[in-house]
Amino acid sequence: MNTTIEKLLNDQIKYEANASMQYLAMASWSDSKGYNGIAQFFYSQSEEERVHMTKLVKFVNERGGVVIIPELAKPIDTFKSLNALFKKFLSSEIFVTEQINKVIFECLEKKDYNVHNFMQWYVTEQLEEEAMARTLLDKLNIIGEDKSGHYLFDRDINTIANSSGEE
Ligand code: OFO
Repeated sequence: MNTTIEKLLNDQIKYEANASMQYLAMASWSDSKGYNGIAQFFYSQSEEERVHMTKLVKFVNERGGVVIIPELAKPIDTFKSLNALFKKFLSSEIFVTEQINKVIFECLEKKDYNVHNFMQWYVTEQLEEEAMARTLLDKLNIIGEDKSGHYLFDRDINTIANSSGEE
């Protein structure tokens, strides 16, 4: 495996792991505030990011590359509001998309079509997750400071999230 691509894939392992821990911290914060629906949503996002990380670990090993299990950043664990929580969700997804684009760019530069093909799954995944984060943030912006709106958002978060691909 090309060493630049191997390095980028290892970086991506770290970003997915960081996202997993960030969403775990967000789930825990939501849980502590009584937002049980939002907590479940982020617990499951955290699990998903862990799966994304593991998929990369296995792929690099299959391709004969060297995996470096990374040290992780301390996640942000306090939020001023639900709006701040979901802004963090969106910015984290945008960051991951940008990093995946870097991997794709390098794959094309180095003509590694095998890794390029493997990364297409991540491209699709990011598209969906970014759209979902935007939809949730849009709804929160509509709700504003309304407490009963927050109650309904917490209750209906999965329905709102799943509606993001329908527009
Ligand atoms: Fe790993 O899917 Fe988003 O970040």
